[in-house]
Amino acid sequence: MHKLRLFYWLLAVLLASSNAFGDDILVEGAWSRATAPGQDVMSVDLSITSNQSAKLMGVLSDVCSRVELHHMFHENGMMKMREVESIELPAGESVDLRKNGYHLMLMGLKAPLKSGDKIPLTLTIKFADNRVKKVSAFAEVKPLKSTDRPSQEHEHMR
Ligand SMILES: [Cu+2]
Repeated sequence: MHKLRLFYWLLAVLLASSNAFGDDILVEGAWSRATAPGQDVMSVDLSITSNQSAKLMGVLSDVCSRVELHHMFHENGMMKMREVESIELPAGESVDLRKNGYHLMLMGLKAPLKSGDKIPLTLTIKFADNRVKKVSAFAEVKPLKSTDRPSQEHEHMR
């Protein structure tokens, strides 16, 4: 009995440390959409909860050459977007990037994204005390014609 309990405890610790659920950061609902032929950029939506005041500083992924943090805004009646250096994560608040006008942008995809793929992401989080933590997460790729619309990725087509 004791051994079994210890086993489950160790398993829980391993899962917590190796997955999106770290000790301070929770990444939820990360998803993207399958790419159309010839498309080499795609947006990713997700939510991040930090139990301390922090900032999302950047993201890395093996599937593309780089990941940018984008913010959408209205200017002269037009929807525009720009790359931002970081995204604020207030303590204890679940920050839904999309609802706050943000998204991740996968730039220079090395291969098409297909429905059912899992995109590996490594998020760099900086806490208010300057501690830096790397958090791993996966974004699920949904079908191209998914009715749930992700952030306007067509805005980024070059
Ligand atoms: Cu964008």
